[in-house]
Amino acid sequence: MLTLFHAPQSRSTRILTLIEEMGIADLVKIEQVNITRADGTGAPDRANPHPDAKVPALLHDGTLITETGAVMLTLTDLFPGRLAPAADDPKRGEFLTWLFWYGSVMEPVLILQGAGITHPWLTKTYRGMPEIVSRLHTALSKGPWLLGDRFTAADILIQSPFQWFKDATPDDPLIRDWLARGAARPALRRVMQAETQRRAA
Ligand SMILES: N[C@@H](CCC(=O)N[C@@H](CS)C(=O)NCC(=O)O)C(=O)O
Repeated sequence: MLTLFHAPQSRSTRILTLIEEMGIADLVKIEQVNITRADGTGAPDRANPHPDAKVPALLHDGTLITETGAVMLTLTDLFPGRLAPAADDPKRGEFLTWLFWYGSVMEPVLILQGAGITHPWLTKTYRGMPEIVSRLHTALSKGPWLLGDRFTAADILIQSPFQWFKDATPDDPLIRDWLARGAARPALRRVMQAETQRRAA
């Protein structure tokens, strides 16, 4: 059994998008929980099993999975052939690279930039926005998606911050076109609409 612990309009929204894109909504129970938001509103929820009271968290037959990349990989492995290359597919390594790169490099860089924090150690460790733009631009020059012809969970994950923080979108035509292609997908539109209603409720 699969249960996703979710808070509307948060980092777990991209898991809803993945579920919708994979057509597995009837196989994953969605448990809505409260979280502490960046603006201080909300609160930790005792119903949320995440050790840091965050989302997303996925409970799979009694095993708890946290971290967006791990949750995505669990779902794409459990329902193969939909939004990820299989383990023996030559594109698998590229796919894994994007999932790990997002959490280990891209998100820290976006957060540090948003907070206006710079330090030589940070630049040495993560590099910065120019390197992120260059990496995306290089992949998308072979597009239309990060892995080429195939739309995958990596596109959902790496597009997600720019759906919420549009001002952070790099001024690069390939990246902007790729984001527009993602925004036009019916699954994302359905999820975003439902999320607005959930948040308002
Ligand atoms: N690296 C984690 C980050 C999870 C995360 O920070 N989630 C936010 C939602 S946007 C949260 O639950 N915050 C609640 C809190 O910090 O207490 C992941 O990608 O899963």
